[in-house]
Amino acid sequence: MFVTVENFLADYKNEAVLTKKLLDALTDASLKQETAPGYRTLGELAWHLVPNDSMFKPMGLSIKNPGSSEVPASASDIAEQYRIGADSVIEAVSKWDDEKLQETNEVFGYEWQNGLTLSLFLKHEIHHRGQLTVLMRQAGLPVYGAYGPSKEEWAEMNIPSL
Ligand code: NI
Repeated sequence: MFVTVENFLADYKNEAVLTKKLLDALTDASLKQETAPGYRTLGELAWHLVPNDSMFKPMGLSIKNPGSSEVPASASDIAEQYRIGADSVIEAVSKWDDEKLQETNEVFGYEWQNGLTLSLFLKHEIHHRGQLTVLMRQAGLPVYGAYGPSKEEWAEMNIPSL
Protein backbone atom coordinates (compact mmCIF):
# COMPACT_ATOMS: atom_id res chain seq x y z
CA MET A 1 0.00 0.00 0.00
CA PHE A 2 1.46 3.34 -1.03
CA VAL A 3 0.71 6.25 1.30
CA THR A 4 2.48 8.94 -0.71
CA VAL A 5 2.23 9.73 -4.42
CA GLU A 6 5.95 10.51 -4.42
CA ASN A 7 6.83 6.98 -3.24
CA PHE A 8 4.69 5.35 -5.90
CA LEU A 9 6.16 7.51 -8.66
CA ALA A 10 9.73 6.84 -7.53
CA ASP A 11 9.13 3.06 -7.43
CA TYR A 12 7.19 2.94 -10.65
CA LYS A 13 9.72 4.99 -12.60
CA ASN A 14 12.47 2.57 -11.54
CA GLU A 15 10.41 -0.49 -12.43
CA ALA A 16 9.38 0.98 -15.78
CA VAL A 17 13.05 1.47 -16.73
CA LEU A 18 13.72 -2.21 -15.98
CA THR A 19 10.65 -3.39 -17.89
CA LYS A 20 11.47 -1.18 -20.89
CA LYS A 21 14.99 -2.56 -21.05
CA LEU A 22 13.64 -6.10 -21.37
CA LEU A 23 10.95 -5.14 -23.88
CA ASP A 24 13.54 -3.36 -26.01
CA ALA A 25 15.50 -6.64 -26.23
CA LEU A 26 12.60 -8.56 -27.79
CA THR A 27 12.69 -9.46 -31.46
CA ASP A 28 9.72 -10.01 -33.74
CA ALA A 29 10.55 -13.71 -34.11
CA SER A 30 10.83 -14.19 -30.35
CA LEU A 31 7.22 -13.11 -29.77
CA LYS A 32 6.02 -16.60 -30.74
CA GLN A 33 8.02 -18.30 -27.97
CA GLU A 34 5.50 -20.31 -25.92
CA THR A 35 5.46 -21.10 -22.21
CA ALA A 36 3.91 -24.45 -23.15
CA PRO A 37 1.40 -25.37 -25.84
CA GLY A 38 -1.83 -23.44 -25.20
CA TYR A 39 -0.24 -21.02 -22.72
CA ARG A 40 0.86 -17.42 -23.13
CA THR A 41 3.48 -16.65 -25.72
CA LEU A 42 6.28 -14.17 -25.10
CA GLY A 43 4.38 -11.66 -27.26
CA GLU A 44 1.17 -12.12 -25.26
CA LEU A 45 3.03 -11.77 -21.99
CA ALA A 46 4.85 -8.64 -23.18
CA TRP A 47 1.54 -7.17 -24.36
CA HIS A 48 0.02 -7.98 -20.94
CA LEU A 49 2.66 -5.69 -19.39
CA VAL A 50 1.33 -2.65 -21.25
CA PRO A 51 -0.73 -0.68 -18.71
CA ASN A 52 -4.46 -0.73 -19.45
CA ASP A 53 -7.60 0.79 -17.97
CA SER A 54 -8.66 -2.20 -15.86
CA MET A 55 -7.05 -0.97 -12.64
CA PHE A 56 -6.98 2.77 -13.42
CA LYS A 57 -10.49 3.46 -14.63
CA PRO A 58 -12.08 2.37 -11.31
CA MET A 59 -9.80 4.92 -9.60
CA GLY A 60 -11.09 7.60 -11.95
CA LEU A 61 -7.89 7.81 -13.96
CA SER A 62 -7.75 7.76 -17.71
CA ILE A 63 -4.53 6.43 -19.17
CA LYS A 64 -3.39 6.11 -22.76
CA ASN A 65 -3.54 2.53 -23.95
CA PRO A 66 -3.80 0.83 -27.32
CA GLY A 67 -7.45 -0.12 -26.78
CA SER A 68 -6.93 -3.45 -28.51
CA SER A 69 -6.23 -6.87 -27.11
CA GLU A 70 -4.59 -8.00 -30.35
CA VAL A 71 -0.87 -8.58 -29.88
CA PRO A 72 1.18 -6.56 -32.39
CA ALA A 73 3.48 -8.55 -34.69
CA SER A 74 6.25 -6.07 -34.03
CA ALA A 75 8.28 -6.16 -30.82
CA SER A 76 9.11 -2.47 -31.15
CA ASP A 77 5.39 -1.64 -31.30
CA ILE A 78 4.86 -3.43 -27.98
CA ALA A 79 7.79 -1.57 -26.40
CA GLU A 80 6.46 1.73 -27.74
CA GLN A 81 2.97 1.08 -26.38
CA TYR A 82 4.48 0.21 -23.01
CA ARG A 83 6.35 3.55 -23.03
CA ILE A 84 3.19 5.47 -23.87
CA GLY A 85 1.19 3.65 -21.19
CA ALA A 86 3.82 4.00 -18.48
CA ASP A 87 4.32 7.72 -19.20
CA SER A 88 0.58 8.15 -19.05
CA VAL A 89 0.36 6.38 -15.65
CA ILE A 90 3.08 8.70 -14.31
CA GLU A 91 1.30 11.77 -15.70
CA ALA A 92 -2.10 10.74 -14.30
CA VAL A 93 -0.93 9.78 -10.79
CA SER A 94 1.30 12.90 -10.58
CA LYS A 95 -1.87 14.99 -10.48
CA TRP A 96 -3.05 13.28 -7.27
CA ASP A 97 -2.40 14.38 -3.72
CA ASP A 98 -1.64 11.85 -0.99
CA GLU A 99 -5.23 11.85 0.31
CA LYS A 100 -6.33 10.27 -2.97
CA LEU A 101 -4.39 7.14 -2.02
CA GLN A 102 -6.69 6.61 0.99
CA GLU A 103 -9.82 6.72 -1.15
CA THR A 104 -11.53 3.36 -1.72
CA ASN A 105 -12.82 2.14 -5.07
CA GLU A 106 -14.11 -1.16 -6.39
CA VAL A 107 -11.50 -2.88 -8.54
CA PHE A 108 -12.11 -6.41 -9.91
CA GLY A 109 -14.97 -6.67 -7.40
CA TYR A 110 -12.80 -5.77 -4.39
CA GLU A 111 -12.95 -2.63 -2.26
CA TRP A 112 -9.37 -1.39 -2.41
CA GLN A 113 -7.80 1.84 -1.31
CA ASN A 114 -6.12 3.50 -4.29
CA GLY A 115 -2.72 3.16 -2.61
CA LEU A 116 -3.27 -0.61 -2.49
CA THR A 117 -4.41 -0.77 -6.11
CA LEU A 118 -1.24 1.04 -7.19
CA SER A 119 0.86 -1.37 -5.14
CA LEU A 120 -0.86 -4.39 -6.70
CA PHE A 121 -0.49 -2.86 -10.16
CA LEU A 122 3.26 -2.68 -9.61
CA LYS A 123 3.53 -6.19 -8.14
CA HIS A 124 1.56 -7.59 -11.06
CA GLU A 125 4.03 -6.04 -13.52
CA ILE A 126 7.04 -7.37 -11.60
CA HIS A 127 5.49 -10.85 -11.39
CA HIS A 128 4.94 -11.09 -15.13
CA ARG A 129 8.29 -9.49 -15.89
CA GLY A 130 9.94 -12.42 -14.11
CA GLN A 131 8.01 -14.83 -16.31
CA LEU A 132 9.06 -12.80 -19.34
CA THR A 133 12.75 -13.35 -18.62
CA VAL A 134 12.29 -17.14 -18.65
CA LEU A 135 10.65 -17.03 -22.08
CA MET A 136 13.36 -14.64 -23.26
CA ARG A 137 15.98 -17.21 -22.21
CA GLN A 138 14.15 -19.93 -24.08
CA ALA A 139 14.03 -17.67 -27.14
CA GLY A 140 17.82 -17.14 -26.92
CA LEU A 141 17.60 -13.43 -26.07
CA PRO A 142 19.87 -11.56 -23.65
CA VAL A 143 18.37 -11.06 -20.20
CA TYR A 144 18.97 -8.10 -17.90
CA GLY A 145 18.87 -8.42 -14.13
CA ALA A 146 16.43 -6.50 -11.97
CA TYR A 147 17.08 -7.45 -8.33
CA GLY A 148 20.31 -9.23 -8.98
CA PRO A 149 22.52 -9.66 -12.04
CA SER A 150 21.64 -12.02 -14.88
CA LYS A 151 24.09 -14.77 -15.84
CA GLU A 152 25.73 -12.59 -18.51
CA GLU A 153 25.98 -9.65 -16.09
CA TRP A 154 27.78 -11.87 -13.57
CA ALA A 155 30.12 -12.91 -16.40
CA GLU A 156 30.84 -9.25 -17.26
CA MET A 157 31.89 -8.78 -13.64
CA ASN A 158 34.07 -11.89 -13.90
CA ILE A 159 32.09 -13.54 -11.13
CA PRO A 160 30.74 -17.05 -11.71
CA SER A 161 26.94 -17.05 -11.39
CA LEU A 162 25.28 -19.10 -8.67
NI1 NI B 1 -1.75 -10.80 -15.20
